Amino acid sequence: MSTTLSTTTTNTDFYQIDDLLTEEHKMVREAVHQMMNRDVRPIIEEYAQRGEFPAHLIKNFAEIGVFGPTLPVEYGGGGLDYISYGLMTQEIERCDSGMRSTVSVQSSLVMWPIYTYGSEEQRQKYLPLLASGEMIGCFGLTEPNHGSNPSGMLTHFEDAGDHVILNGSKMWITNSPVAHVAVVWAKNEQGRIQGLIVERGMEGFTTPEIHNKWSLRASATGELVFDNVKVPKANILPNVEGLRGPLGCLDNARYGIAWGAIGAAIDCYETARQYALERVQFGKPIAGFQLQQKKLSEMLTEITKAQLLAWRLGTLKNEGRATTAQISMAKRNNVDMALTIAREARQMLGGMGITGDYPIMRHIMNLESVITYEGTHDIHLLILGYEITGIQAFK
Ligand code: TGC
Ligand code: FAD
Repeated sequence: MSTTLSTTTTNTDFYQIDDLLTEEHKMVREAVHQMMNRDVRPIIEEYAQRGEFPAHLIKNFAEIGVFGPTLPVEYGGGGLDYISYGLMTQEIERCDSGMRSTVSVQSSLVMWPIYTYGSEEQRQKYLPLLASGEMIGCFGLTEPNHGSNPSGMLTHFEDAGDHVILNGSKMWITNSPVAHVAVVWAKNEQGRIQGLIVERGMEGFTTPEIHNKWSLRASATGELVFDNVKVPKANILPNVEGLRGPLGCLDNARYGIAWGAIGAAIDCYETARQYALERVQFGKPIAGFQLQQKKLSEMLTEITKAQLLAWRLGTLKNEGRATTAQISMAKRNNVDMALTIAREARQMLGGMGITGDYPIMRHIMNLESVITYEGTHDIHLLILGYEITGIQAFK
């Protein structure tokens, strides 16, 4: 693999943050960048317009090792650090947030909990298949009436000898219509939350797709419905109980989003910059007008600040020191930054900005989901408010 960085990977590196990366980080980033440009960028707009998930790409993602990159090699993982994981999500979301969603869910919300909370048998049974893309997973926490407040969940299970009986439903579940397995969070008879691995084909388990989304159109989203589903006790994750189980997974996925959003912002900035240099109005390129230069200057400033935040968070994460509140700050700031840049960039393209000839409108629509899932913009502010004051304002 070549370590030579393509110009497009680096031209938003205004503060030479590349100097803080290792050769391995740069190789990982370049491999993902090349694959996305070769296999995904040419087709993603059409899939999004059709509202179709490009399932054939799963094998391409598996081949470059983006499923479970931080997990040990013995389980099919990549044995990489969290900066590498962040750079991967950045390059994937640079193309499309929906593609990054697929990878976040598989890596952080399915493989990570099976590795961290699962038994050795569960690790060996599921992780290699998830790493190779032979199995797709999804993560069921949100319910129709419990989104920001998952502790109120109604999905529950009862003991029935060597198995449990699971009832309830989950809503807004990324990958659910295409998943082979679901990591589902449900209450036991004592009302404590536990994780269960539910497999497609178990009687009473269905995954209806949610249609008519204007956002993440190339990502499959659906429900999980459990009607007296018999789940073997061997499928219960044995090593965690309580809301800290799912929230621990979210810390990892939110971290990946903090990096991913930078990718979407870079794509919008680069598209707008190029367009402004070429588009002539009043006898000169619009890039020559102060108002457009202000937009571009502010975009590059905000991208640079977000890069520094993500990089520092990555080093803390590598040392096991990143806190939930630090992750909330980065997810909240960087997604909001990307959405603001996407909206400004779209205006710079005038009427052309609303078409699928350019990626910006797709990024805007995608980012409306990204600012909502994995904890809304408001919830992350409240997590920070709690950290600052010691007083919970959620309830
Ligand atoms: P609270 O009382 O604060 O905490 C309950 C228990 O959890 C522990 N805890 C954590 N543990 C590990 N990691 C964290 N980040 C944790 N945060 C809290 C806490 O210590 C306590 O433990 P214990 O042992 O004492 O019971 O909980 P709360 O009910 O007050 O809720 C707090 C709040 C609102 C912050 C939390 O519920 C929250 O984060 N809500 C947002 C829900 C959310 O983010 N849902 C995301 C669903 S998944 C998704 O969107 C995937 S999209 C994927 C994609 O396509 O990319
Ligand atoms: P609500 O919780 O009803 O919030 C509505 C509004 O009220 C928001 O603005 C919120 O910020 C505000 N609000 C809520 N509580 C408070 C408060 N205490 N103080 C002030 N304001 C408050 N979930 C999964 O489990 N797995 C997935 O794979 C998954 N994928 C998703 C994919 C997509 C495309 C989308 C859109 C969502 C996905 N989700 C998934 C669900 C997502 O995590 C939830 O949508 C999110 O947590 C918000 O929940 P909600 O939609 O029920 O909104």
